[in-house]
Amino acid sequence: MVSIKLISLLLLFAVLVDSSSVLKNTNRNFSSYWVTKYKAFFDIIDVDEDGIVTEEEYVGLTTKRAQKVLPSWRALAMNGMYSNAFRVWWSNKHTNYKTNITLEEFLQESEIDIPITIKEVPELTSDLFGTFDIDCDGKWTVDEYSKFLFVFRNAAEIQPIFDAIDQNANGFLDAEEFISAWDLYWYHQNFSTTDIIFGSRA
Ligand SMILES: [Ca+2]
Ligand SMILES: [Ca+2]
Ligand SMILES: [Ca+2]
Repeated sequence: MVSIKLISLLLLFAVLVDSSSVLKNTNRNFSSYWVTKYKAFFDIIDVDEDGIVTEEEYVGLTTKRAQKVLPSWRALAMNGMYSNAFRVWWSNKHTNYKTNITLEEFLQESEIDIPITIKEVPELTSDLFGTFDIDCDGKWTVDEYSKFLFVFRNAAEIQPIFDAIDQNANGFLDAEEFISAWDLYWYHQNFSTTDIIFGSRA
């Protein structure tokens, strides 16, 4: 059961990388607020704070943090997702397959057409949601979300962050709420109260 789920995840990514469809980032006039969101995420991944995100930081260290809070097969799924995400969004033909990426390169990357369809982004986000849905009931409790926040190096109090993402205030995060917050963070120029999705290190 577990291995079938993992294999299907890996197959999904194999399909994704070979896809010839393209995600068009239609709004190329990026706001300074948008840049602060991308920098905040870059800083989460740049663990040694040298201004460069390496493959080891993006994939290796993220996986190591996931291993601390997730069962091993889930951490392995996270590793698969992040190795593929690194190749789709960071280290691709536009950066000459560099494995050391500066913030400026990350921002430039985000202005070009990413080899992934608009439809695939929510699917991938949904898989990420599933990875942290420990009891497979289709929703995140505060405890499940706290594992996600740990992987993204959150240091702030968790409940207020949870409440900001829990748009219908029912005490659970469902996949739609997570996908919506993810989409607003990465693809919208303006402030959203859900932009706290990765927590805060301050
Ligand atoms: Ca670094
Ligand atoms: Ca759950
Ligand atoms: Ca909810």
